[in-house]
Amino acid sequence: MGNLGLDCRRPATRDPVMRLSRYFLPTLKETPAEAQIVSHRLMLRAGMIRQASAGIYSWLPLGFRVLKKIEQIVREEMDAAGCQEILMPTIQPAELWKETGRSEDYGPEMLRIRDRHEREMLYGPTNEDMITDIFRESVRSYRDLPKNLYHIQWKFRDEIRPRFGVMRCCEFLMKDAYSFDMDLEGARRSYNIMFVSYLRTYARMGLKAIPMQAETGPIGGDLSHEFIVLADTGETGVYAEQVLLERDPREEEIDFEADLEPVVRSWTERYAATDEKHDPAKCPVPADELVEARGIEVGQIFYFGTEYAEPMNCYVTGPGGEKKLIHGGSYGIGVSRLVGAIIEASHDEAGIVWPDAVAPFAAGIVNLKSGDEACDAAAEDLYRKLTDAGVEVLYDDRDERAGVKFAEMDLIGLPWQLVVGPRGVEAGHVELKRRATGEKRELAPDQALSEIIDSVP
Ligand code: 5CA
Repeated sequence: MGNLGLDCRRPATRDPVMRLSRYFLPTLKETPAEAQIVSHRLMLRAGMIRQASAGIYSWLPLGFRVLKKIEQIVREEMDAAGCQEILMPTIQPAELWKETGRSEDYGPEMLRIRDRHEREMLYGPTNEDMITDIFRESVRSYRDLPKNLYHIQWKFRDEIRPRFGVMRCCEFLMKDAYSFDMDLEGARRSYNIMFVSYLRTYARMGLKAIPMQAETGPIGGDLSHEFIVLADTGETGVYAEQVLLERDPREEEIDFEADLEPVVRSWTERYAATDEKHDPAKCPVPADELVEARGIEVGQIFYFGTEYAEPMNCYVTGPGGEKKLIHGGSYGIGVSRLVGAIIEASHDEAGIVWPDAVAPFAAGIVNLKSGDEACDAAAEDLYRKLTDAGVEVLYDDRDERAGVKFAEMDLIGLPWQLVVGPRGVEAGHVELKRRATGEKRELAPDQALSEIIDSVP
């Protein structure tokens, strides 16, 4: 083949479609009547999602960008904790669920399907059964353990009352990980790694998630923690010791090779309970050290021992040649729910306030006088320089009133706003606004740019 002069190693254009005049951002002026909580209202108003039917949503460009940011943080932290990513299908054969007896246990929450050959299938609500099947076919020896495999895949649960937008959906994106160990001791190590990794994951997204003792429900087992993010509008009432809220896991050096039991204990020995478990009469914490708040469950981890290995005959050969049932755990994070949880935890009257790490764009440029030669040139220059520096930026180049532009920029909540107007351009400055604090400064364009570039995670 001759050289056509094409470089197909890169995208064909370097000008990303991040001009608002071309971007698909169907914002709403009115507050949708069906949305009961603030994250649902804001996600609809900011054009992030669109309901397909009850509890089932399409993700539009702005919402999808955030979803991918969250997914990527989850992935990086799982990889850092020594887990390996796989991808299992959404549709599963019912046989596996019959082997474990969960086909009946799951009841009407499971979406059951038949294919053209009348084979019973289902849309997976979780994957313990399938991963145990994969494991028993492939792993024979204790030398292959421990392993922790995860995937980030859509799940379906036919919730009786889907509500609150992406918080309680039928179809939702979950990260689910599955650990395999020789014995209880090993499984406990795997559990601790996930426990600590979860704290880091949520903290990276700008969230404070507090681990709390939990019931195991249909997943089974006898050891479980829920990770609860504090938000005034959360579904769950929580009680936690003040010190837990003040801890920042990002400041703690973690060695996943070391024994993490002391780290886990330093969290679990402190009081933290959901309102289901909290008993004021028995609570050992003095009232002035106890925080009463509301929260959202953004993840749950389980140790279930041999609960799946037993019915599915999942054995490995031990060092002495003996057959041993493997010990398992599973670890879920509500990836799509996190989009709503972050908004619940971070918004104001004007709209969303994205933490830097998950913002759909780091900055927005507001051109107050599109069509004016000097304003256009100044805004284009900022747009190009930010893009060249690898910063994701949304440029409002539309011919709209300033008030509309400001309101939409606040609504979609990008961390930085760069405002370019005729007076500033003439004086050689732009206005830099920090969305979270509302602080505005007039700066030389280069200085504004370097502040933004330095802040990008
Ligand atoms: N197999 C286990 C762990 S991998 C499991 O399914 N755990 S779970 O049921 O607790 O789900 C994990 C996380 O998914 C939850 O903590 C929650 O954040 C999210 N989640 C669960 N149900 C829904 C739902 N209906 N809508 C949105 N997110 C959900």
